[in-house]
Amino acid sequence: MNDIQDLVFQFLEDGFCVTQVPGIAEIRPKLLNAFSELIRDAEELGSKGCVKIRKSDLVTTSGHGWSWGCDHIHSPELRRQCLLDVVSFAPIPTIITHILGSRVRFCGAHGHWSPTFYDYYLHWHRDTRPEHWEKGNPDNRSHVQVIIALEEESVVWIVPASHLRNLIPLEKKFITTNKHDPHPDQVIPRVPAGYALLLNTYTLHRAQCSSFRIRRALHFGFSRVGSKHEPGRKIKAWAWLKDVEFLSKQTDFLREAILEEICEAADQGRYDRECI
Ligand SMILES: O=C(O)CCC(=O)C(=O)O
Repeated sequence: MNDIQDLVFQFLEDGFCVTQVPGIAEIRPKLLNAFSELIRDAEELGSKGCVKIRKSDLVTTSGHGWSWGCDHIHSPELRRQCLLDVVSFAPIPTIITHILGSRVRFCGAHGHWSPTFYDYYLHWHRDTRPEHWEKGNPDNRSHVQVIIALEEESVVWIVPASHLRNLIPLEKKFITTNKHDPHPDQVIPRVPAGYALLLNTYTLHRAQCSSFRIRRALHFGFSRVGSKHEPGRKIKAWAWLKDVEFLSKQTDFLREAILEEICEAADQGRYDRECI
């Protein structure tokens, strides 16, 4: 495994790094099973409008085979504890705290998979509102997205170091007219099963996955307490997030991060309201 300092350095400079997560290998069959159930439930509940399912802009059909992901896998409807636990496997918490400091705020947990009936295409963007996509964010210790691959994938396209700078005029076409075109400087990291891609989603990035490939990825977001929010991103403040039994089942790392989220929601006076 690479030295933690090297990974942190690469994350800060390039906006991403890939690390092995050794604990995943031995429980991978259990995780894959749980993930299949997650897809089944998310597609069924998503087509009824009960959970937030992700589909291509071009797809109007719902149900089995038509989604590429779902939000909030920690919600009571979708929760499988083993899928939440993996984000606390070494060395993920250590890398995150080296990047963000000891107080980190949980921003969400999602599942992403390969759609069965169409290829997954996601446009170039930064994880902010479209009107901010031209602008970089010089605070390279503000946010980490962890993408844990349960099957090998080469899905996320990244323009290295683009988080630190604004787009140059020649790049504007990628967020306007040529939203899926290859970028001359892009890299597409290979993430073997049992590895994680850590991404600063202020990098210019996009994603693509053929329906002939099997994708099974868990996405978790973390921010540094005190860092500027992603514009347009709301604090998640569901009542169940502070349910004592739910919290008692989480690892220390995840529980602390969720408690930071709850505190921030409370500071904003949004304790009990549902706010997707
Ligand atoms: O599919 C992926 O892993 C990337 C998704 C992404 O960029 C997003 O949800 O903003």
